[in-house]
Amino acid sequence: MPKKQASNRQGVGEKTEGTVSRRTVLKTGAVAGAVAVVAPNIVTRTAQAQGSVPQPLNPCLPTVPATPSPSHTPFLDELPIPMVAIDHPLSPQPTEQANTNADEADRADHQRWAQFTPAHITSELEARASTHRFHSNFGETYIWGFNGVYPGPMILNRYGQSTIIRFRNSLPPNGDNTFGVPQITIHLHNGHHGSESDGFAADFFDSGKWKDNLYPNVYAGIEAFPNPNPGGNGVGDAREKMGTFWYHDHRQEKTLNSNVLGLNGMYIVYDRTDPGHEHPSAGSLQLPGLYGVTDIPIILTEKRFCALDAQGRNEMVNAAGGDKWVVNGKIQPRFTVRNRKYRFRILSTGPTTAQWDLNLIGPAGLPNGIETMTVIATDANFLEHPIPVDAGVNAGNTNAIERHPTLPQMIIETPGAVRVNVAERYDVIIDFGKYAPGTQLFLIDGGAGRTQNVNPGNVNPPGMPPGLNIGKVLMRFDVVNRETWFPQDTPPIPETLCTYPADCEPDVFFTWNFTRDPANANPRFFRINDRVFNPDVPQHCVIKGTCEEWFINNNTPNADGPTNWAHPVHIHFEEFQTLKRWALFAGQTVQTEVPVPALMTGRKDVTKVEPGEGTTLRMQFRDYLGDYLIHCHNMAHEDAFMMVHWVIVPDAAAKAICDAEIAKANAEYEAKMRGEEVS
Ligand SMILES: [Cu+2]
Repeated sequence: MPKKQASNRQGVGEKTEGTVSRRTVLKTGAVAGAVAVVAPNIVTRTAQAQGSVPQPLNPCLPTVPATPSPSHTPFLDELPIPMVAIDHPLSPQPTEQANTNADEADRADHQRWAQFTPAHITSELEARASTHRFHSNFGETYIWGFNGVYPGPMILNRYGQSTIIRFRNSLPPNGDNTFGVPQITIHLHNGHHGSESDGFAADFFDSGKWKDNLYPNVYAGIEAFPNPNPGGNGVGDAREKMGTFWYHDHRQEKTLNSNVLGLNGMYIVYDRTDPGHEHPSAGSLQLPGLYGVTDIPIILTEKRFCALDAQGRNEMVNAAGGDKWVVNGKIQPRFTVRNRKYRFRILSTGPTTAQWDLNLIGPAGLPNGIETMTVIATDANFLEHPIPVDAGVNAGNTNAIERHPTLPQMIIETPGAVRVNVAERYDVIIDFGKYAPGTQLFLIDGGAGRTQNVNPGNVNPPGMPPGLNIGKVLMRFDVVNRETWFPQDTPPIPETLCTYPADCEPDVFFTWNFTRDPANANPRFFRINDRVFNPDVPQHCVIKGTCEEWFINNNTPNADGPTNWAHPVHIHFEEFQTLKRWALFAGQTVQTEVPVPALMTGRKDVTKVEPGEGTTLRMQFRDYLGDYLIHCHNMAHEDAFMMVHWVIVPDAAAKAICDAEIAKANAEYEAKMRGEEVS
């Protein structure tokens, strides 16, 4: 068995399934009480003394019906490019064991410490209160950001060069007059590293503490591929390469709050095929690759804002939904592009049901002006072959599809769209060389339903292409001539970007059922395999080095009715390829195989299971031991405990012990459900 971490966890040691521990309740109550009884000016002084910023004057609470955010002028602000985190020595130096004497949060020892330290890059990201201006028409907004900025600093890394990020919690200890809880645990989605660095949801730590996460930046398969890859790219199976990662707070029950407040950012790892430059070096695919110049993050979220307050602020509403679409921290920005190819690393940070059906719209507008975006990577993994998406010859490549109500075929919902669910990443290349300087293109959500509030009536600004509604636009691209000093275009996108590793032969078949059970919402609404998250008892034990086939089943009867809800399911630690998708049609008792859309055939770590659907996938569990998670990435769902943990153990003997632990917990749970006393 790996070293147990339960004793290290704060506020959860007394937690048992189906209850919130008294200690947790007390801690939460103490935070809420402080806000309630302390006069705002006193708290403000305290916050300033802590080096923080004046807290919001009043809680900005949702109303029903929701009040629209204030109006804004579209395309007023340039798209921000997150600044790069600075590599600097850490003091005190990182250690294998938690340095609790110097206020590091307790944790299990770093695995593979001798192999991957000293780290090539060390940096510190401090979670703290700050303000951010989401639009030039707005005042500042109170946020929580890493190093006080939103999005957090960009972390640029290279395979074969390990990184330690010291996450320091300097959030206001009383939470300020806002909706966050000042405890954090940071997950790097979807890194291949030790459980102790994985931001396990229950391993959160308080303000005043810090924690080092060791990211080896290696390809999965360290033990099977122990020899360094060519080009100084480290050990592991280079076919497991991933590029675009996302770091964010993962505190159980409060992930939504922390992420809405701003605790997230991007993390990129380069290797010789994707080296972070555009020169014709050995092995390089020569994709657009200059960070911030031709390789641009597109971090999407939606927010709702209150009217300007007495403090000159437009505070965020504490609500999951939003009516302003935010790209890299700005509402409806513009981005000047030269007439050449660019790479965009698109990430949806949700937070909940937001589902972007991204269309690129040219001067012909809608429906005829849907332009091509070429997808090169899904959830950080290169596709074997790039997939162009548009409404013409490539219309069938969209993943914005719906199942036919009775037949195992797909219906295109949004032609030419790349659908991005919460936590999904799609790297796309747009060739602006096709357009004359002066051309404007628009990135829109082409899906039905959602519209943002730009101004009353959503009146289009002058010059919009026909058929476009300004309420559907995320950002605008302004094409200009490439100046002589600007890097010249890269070669055509290679027809082959990588080779997928072969699917493993499963040793174990396992099913995860996603359901809800409001009648027994004690403490939470959702279930996976009939359980809510219990940090102390896993739901499944995996032997290191084995292969498993998992069925993600969203077709299980619910306690409150037969209709399933959609869930973007995320599995930590390992990537998968979708083998098959299944659907249960009306009147059927056996699920029917339905096609896997082209954009879901690559390697991924998030799989959206639509109502009444299931997904079959295979994974190997390699190199590390310990606790990892599977959960819905709709943050409202994961906070309502649509999350369980599974554990990697070293051998069959450890698995037998682990399985016995699960059986005991299950027996106790069932007894409790029958109303029996459990000692
Ligand atoms: Cu969900």
